[in-house]
Amino acid sequence: MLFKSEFLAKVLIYFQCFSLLINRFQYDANNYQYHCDRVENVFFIIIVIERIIVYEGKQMFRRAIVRTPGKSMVNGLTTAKSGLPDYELALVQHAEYLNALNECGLDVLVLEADEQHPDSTFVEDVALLTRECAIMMNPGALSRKGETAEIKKVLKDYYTHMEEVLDPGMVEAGDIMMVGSHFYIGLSERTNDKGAQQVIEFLKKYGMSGSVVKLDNVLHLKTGLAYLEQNNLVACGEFLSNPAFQHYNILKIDDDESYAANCIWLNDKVLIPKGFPKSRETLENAGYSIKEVDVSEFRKLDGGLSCLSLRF
Ligand code: CIR
Repeated sequence: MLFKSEFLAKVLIYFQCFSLLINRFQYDANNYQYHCDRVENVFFIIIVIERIIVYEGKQMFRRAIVRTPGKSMVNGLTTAKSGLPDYELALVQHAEYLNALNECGLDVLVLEADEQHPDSTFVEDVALLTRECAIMMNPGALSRKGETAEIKKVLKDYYTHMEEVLDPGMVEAGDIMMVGSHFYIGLSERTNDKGAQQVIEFLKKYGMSGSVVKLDNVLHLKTGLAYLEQNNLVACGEFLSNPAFQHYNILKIDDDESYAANCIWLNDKVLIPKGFPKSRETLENAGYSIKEVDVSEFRKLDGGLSCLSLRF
């Protein structure tokens, strides 16, 4: 379904370009020839490039990778103290999350549950996907280190350039927030400076950049921050006054709704967790079209919306 709409949009834009090209040629009846003015050609090329940029820019994310939670998720790492997740409900919520990604125009690859790794449904943490390369993480949590191998195999189908964070560096990509070609890397219990510096070097190699942010209270950087394009940054708690983010237009999330700070911008929509009315209103007032998804069972494992997918 999604593939079809993406395909049709592409056909349409390239058809427009083709008809522009045809219009460039004029039939010279005297010489029985078609001819085309050189200057017109240059204009034509500019228009074609512009159309393609507009089309490509409209949909920033095309794909997502998710992993179905396994029954072992009940043994996942957590500090939440809100009880064990209900596995059946988690499956339903995961399917709804997948639908929401589809609705935002993403083609979603669903990986099978990995019972060996209770936290493996939180795929975001094991890789950083950029436009130029994929960077495999080295998770700080021991029980999550084994999650990277299979994702690496999957990503080889999509990326020709792959890098890897190695010991003694450790990074979980929940600690990395992308703002265009710049990446903020949170230093947390799961991400150390040695790992962050490796990531920054990889980013530089491909013409991007990175900087570190020291975290105090949150599990991951994106537990309390989300970039929603157009210079808008959703933030709560310790990030509200952090000098690194004061040049953004900060959309403040109240402490009692801090879980909603982990939201995701996906093309023209913003996904937020269900049940946070003040945050929803803040984002709607900022002009966003909101889609709510209930992820209560993943919250019990400290997981938010962003952690459940790799988007690229
Ligand atoms: C963990 O502690 O690693 C998982 N239970 C939750 C991971 C959440 N990921 C994220 O915030 N990016």
